Amino acid sequence: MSTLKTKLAQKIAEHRPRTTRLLKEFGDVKVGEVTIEQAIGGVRDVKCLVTDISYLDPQEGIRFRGFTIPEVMAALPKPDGKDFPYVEGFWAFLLTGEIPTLEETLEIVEEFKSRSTVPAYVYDVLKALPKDSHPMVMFNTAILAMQKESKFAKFYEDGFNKMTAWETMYEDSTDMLARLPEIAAFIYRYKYKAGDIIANPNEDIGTNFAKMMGIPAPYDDVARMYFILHSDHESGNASAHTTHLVASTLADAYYSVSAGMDALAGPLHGLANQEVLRWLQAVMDKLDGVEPTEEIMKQFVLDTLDSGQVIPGFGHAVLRKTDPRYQSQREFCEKHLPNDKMFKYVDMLYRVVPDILLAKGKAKNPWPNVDAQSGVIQWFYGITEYDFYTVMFGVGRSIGVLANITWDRALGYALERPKSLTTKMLEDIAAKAK
Ligand code: HAX
Repeated sequence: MSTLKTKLAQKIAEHRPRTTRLLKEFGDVKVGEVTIEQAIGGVRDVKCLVTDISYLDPQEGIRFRGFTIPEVMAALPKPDGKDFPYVEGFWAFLLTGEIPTLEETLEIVEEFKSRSTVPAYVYDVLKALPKDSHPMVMFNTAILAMQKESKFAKFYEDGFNKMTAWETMYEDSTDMLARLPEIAAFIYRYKYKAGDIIANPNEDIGTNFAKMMGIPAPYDDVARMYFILHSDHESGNASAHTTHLVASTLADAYYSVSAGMDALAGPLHGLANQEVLRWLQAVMDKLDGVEPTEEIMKQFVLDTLDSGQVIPGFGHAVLRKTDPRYQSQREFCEKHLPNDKMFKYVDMLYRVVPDILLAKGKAKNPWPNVDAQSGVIQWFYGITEYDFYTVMFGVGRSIGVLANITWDRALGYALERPKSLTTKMLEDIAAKAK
């Protein structure tokens, strides 16, 4: 057994009694109540999911295993001369809650290399799709096509055992993660670069992805930063929740993650990062090279709102301040692309949009989220095909959801099955409350 799997087995054994005790001794203790607004309005803030991988505080933003983003970036081992940590070490951290040593991280890098071969049929399937399919369709199809590789599905067929079920989930998760960067880069080169595919150099995930995309350093560091920042945002967001829901049926990691990626492809969720760039492009086209003043930018924002659309990259279902994932990327932009025109536009949006949203009085959070800034960085490094951005988000998000469903299996989380009511029932409840 690898060092990581051994450590994870130990963590799981230590954790299980906590879940068992909560269920057995405190199962009927209430953690909250549900209002009619919450039942109709997207289950906002209903506390009914459990994860230890990350926690999203509305004011502070995300913490991974108790660490803020700057703390994670500082603590994890990095490749020589690089600013951002190995994605492989971050995977171990999310799984175990412990910062791996450099030696342990390099062992995982080797393990990923040994698992990274993408089955040839995946590429046949992708080539059979219409080339103008959305890259998220390609990405999800590739993940689903690999389901036949599932070790968990085989384990289930051979006789399921709740205590050891996490092991094959972990195996599937590691296999999938090791392959997704190559699949994503293939989709990019196949769709946008006339099929000029670059072979996997078999180094660490960040380096591999940059080289297979055909983009020189420091793009390897951009990839590390991007995948880590987009990995996890606790369990209630649509992609994480969908993955968890599907996994709760004892579906394997391939079915579960493919479903989660479908949720990510919605414009109110992951697709927002492509929408930000689409929106900005439209603004730039209209300005025809003229640098906008704040007044001009405000007018574009107001026109968008008046036409009934949302301002992509602003607002959040949980956060009530500027997203620290936005801040991290902003700091990156200040260091690496301070004079970039698009960065300046995004920065101007930061100055004008919150006040406008506040004045309109509808959005509960007027501040920018992760998607407002991430596309600008990708554009700067040459990825101008913005409908590809959600695929990269998907590679990152897979790290979080795979760590989560491995733990779901370890703790024997049940089939998810909330209860629905009819409108008449809600009306009756409302009448009684009056
Ligand atoms: N622009 C205009 N209006 C906005 C808005 C924005 N950026 N954000 C919220 N609102 C509006 C909502 O549309 C809603 O209007 P209605 O009552 O007319 O339906 C009202 O303000 C209240 O919404 P809310 O409670 O503040 O926000 P929700 O929890 O309903 O939705 C969203 C959260 C992120 C979906 C929302 O803020 C939004 O549409 N933002 C733009 C799209 C976006 O950036 N999505 C990415 C979010 C981060 C993420 O998941 N990344 O993957």
